[in-house]
Amino acid sequence: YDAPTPEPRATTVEALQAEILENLIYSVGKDPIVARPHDWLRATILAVRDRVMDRWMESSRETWRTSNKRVYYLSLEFLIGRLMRDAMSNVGLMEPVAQALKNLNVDLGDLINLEPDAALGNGGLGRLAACFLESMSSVKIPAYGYGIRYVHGLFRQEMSEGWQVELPEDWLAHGNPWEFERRESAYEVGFGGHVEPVTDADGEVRQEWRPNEHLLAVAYDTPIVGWRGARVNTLRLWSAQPIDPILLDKFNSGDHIGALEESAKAEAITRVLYPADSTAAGQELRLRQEFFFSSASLQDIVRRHLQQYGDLGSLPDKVAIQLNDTHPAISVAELMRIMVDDNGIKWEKAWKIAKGTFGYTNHTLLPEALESWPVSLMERLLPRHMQIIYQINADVLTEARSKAGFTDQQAAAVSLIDEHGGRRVRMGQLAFVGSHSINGVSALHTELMKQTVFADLHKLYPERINNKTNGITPRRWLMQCNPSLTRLLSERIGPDFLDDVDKLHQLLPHAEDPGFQKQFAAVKLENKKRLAKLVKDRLNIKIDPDALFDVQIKRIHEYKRQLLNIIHAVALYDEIRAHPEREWVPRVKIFAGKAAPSYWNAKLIIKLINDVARVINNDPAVRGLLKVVFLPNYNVSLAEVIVPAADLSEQISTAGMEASGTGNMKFMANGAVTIGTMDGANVEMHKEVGADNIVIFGLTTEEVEEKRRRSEVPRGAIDASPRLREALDSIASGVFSPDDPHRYRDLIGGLYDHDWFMVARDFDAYAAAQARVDELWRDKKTWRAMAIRNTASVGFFSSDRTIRQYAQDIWNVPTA
Ligand code: DL6
Repeated sequence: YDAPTPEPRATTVEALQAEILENLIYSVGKDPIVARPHDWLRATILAVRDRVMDRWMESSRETWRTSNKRVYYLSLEFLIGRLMRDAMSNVGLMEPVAQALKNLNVDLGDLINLEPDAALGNGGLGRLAACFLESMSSVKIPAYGYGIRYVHGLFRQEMSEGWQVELPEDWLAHGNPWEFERRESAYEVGFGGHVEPVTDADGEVRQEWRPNEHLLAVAYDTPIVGWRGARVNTLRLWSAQPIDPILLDKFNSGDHIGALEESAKAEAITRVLYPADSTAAGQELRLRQEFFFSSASLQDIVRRHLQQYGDLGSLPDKVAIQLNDTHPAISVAELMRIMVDDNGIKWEKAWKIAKGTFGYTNHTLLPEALESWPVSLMERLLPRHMQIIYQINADVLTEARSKAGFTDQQAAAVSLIDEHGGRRVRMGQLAFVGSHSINGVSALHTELMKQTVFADLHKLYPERINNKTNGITPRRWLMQCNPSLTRLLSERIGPDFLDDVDKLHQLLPHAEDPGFQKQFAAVKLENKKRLAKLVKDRLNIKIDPDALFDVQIKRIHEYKRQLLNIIHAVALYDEIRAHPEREWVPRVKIFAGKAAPSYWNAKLIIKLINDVARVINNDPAVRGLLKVVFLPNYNVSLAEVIVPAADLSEQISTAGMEASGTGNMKFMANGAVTIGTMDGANVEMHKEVGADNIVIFGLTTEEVEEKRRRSEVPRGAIDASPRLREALDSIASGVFSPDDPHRYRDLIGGLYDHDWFMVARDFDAYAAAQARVDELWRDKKTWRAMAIRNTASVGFFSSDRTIRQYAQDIWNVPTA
């Protein structure tokens, strides 16, 4: 490991300036006189990347040299967003690069905004994976992210008369200067075919899978640099390619399109991200994606391990594989196949190795999002894996009966095969039994896992379930997205919090200091003005930066209850008109988020928000006291502008349904006050920040459960609340949709019929909580102290803390 390396690149302004120019001419091939912004962006990224490369080589060599255990994070989604600012900031290059570009008459801010947002994920799960990658580098864990290099990430959302329209996203249109294609790291992945018993030289019979479809998984590597360049890890994304790019015999016989069919079929696997979030995505292509990236990743992991250690017995000591939800759960069967069939390891030993190596994180309890695949599909696509799953299942059921005395009913609950209405393989069960650790993502969620989806498996393996409350990286979600606040905090408590966010606690004694409050509020106002400008530019809606910015940005889902929020807007609208004499707190309700394309009610809720916005924003009787804004095409970069500008953070999911939430933590870091239910990580936020600094309302998980169990009718709640009834009537009768008065009849009808998400039954509590928010907001001193205490208390929600806990409790690796 002592091969020669060049001197690390200089980081002076002069050196950077010269290199950016060189890159522009020699790598991009453009004369500065005619260079376009995208050319400058590429030239700049290449210069920044070089500074990251120096550390990348060093990190990789160190891992080989020290034989430290490696962590592999397998995730079908990585919602990484833009990388340039992240990398520059983490290696301390923001200022010299800005100056170098300025000398070249280029504005760094413009370039930053030009970088495409890598949206290889849907929402929380994918964004968490991105935060984890950055934190693993920051706390110096040798780690790899493995995923898919989708050509098209999450769809672009546009509005057509208030309806969501999905358009293809094209993040690779200008190439991707961050990635390195590794043709040498290509693996064959098979599908279909049959299984054949073969007899070894020593007379042992083993099974051999003979797929009848083959394609290549080609690696693309992106460096992920940690805070202060602590370490650089690799995000390895797989691209599917055909083994033969064209079938020449078909082409030569005149079938020019048919000659490309195989190639198109292979490439289809990694072409598009499935746009489903906490909703079912049960398509054959999805299973192909899951197996494709699992198989390629495992082949890569096994190759690397064998190269360094020679045999797979030491896998659990040297390798930890974390399964991000069940999407990579087929890895359990694939690793067993590789060990037993390809490497001749005995079943029992292989099973021990697999369990010692895998950990599984569950991110949802929603039944519709718990993956299961028809047995017939698995048999057709992955015949050997299906055999392995049956064998694992037989072992688990035997253990359940003999060791734990399970009844038939209990055995059916832990079975990997769901026998209800068509046999299906339950991927959650597979991931659970194949892992030594199963974790939830907030304390409440973990408890509910034990009581619900995995209740029987928990009885069988009571030591396996543990909690790892989610976190966010404070670099992107405080320092980079809110530099003014970061500067202010540094001035007040010194810069130590940059390396240890727990130190933000030192702000607590300053929470009531009028001078500090004023500065804190001035930073917030500056961020609100920036957002107001964005709203004006994009939507031509004028919003007042002095109004309370009340923000709900996240995927649109009924359990997240954007409907509750917009019904509240309607009720407020009615009241403002009924009582113009009252002193209303000016409010802007800001929404953003995408709906899964096949999720009708979610799309209808977007339309409703836009319909309500049009009416309220244009009604002179409102006198601008209430505005409603829906910002299209929510993504990481948009969040980076909205979050620092928020006063109020809406975290209002039906209790028991949001596994954790991570947006809640981002707002907290940036000094927004939360209005929320006792759900997901809100529960822990409530504990960290204290009851006086968060506005909690609504039914608890137990109360929700009880109402559902009793099938309580919601009509009582509606009849008891004239404000709610009036708001619902006006929506259902077409006040906001005169062009189609029945548009919302069924949506509102659902609240009368079953109200599964407790919108009606939580409405009064929500409205009262909002009134309390108004009261607190009017008292500027109190509000500002609350806001400061939120920032001060965010330390626990750093993903560095989360990752350290994974490292200690699950992966058994040291951290810095
Ligand atoms: O753990 C990350 C994130 C949580 O914060 C959200 O509460 C949860 O909804 C989300 N889960 C998913 C599940 N999708 N699937 N499968 O995105 O995970």
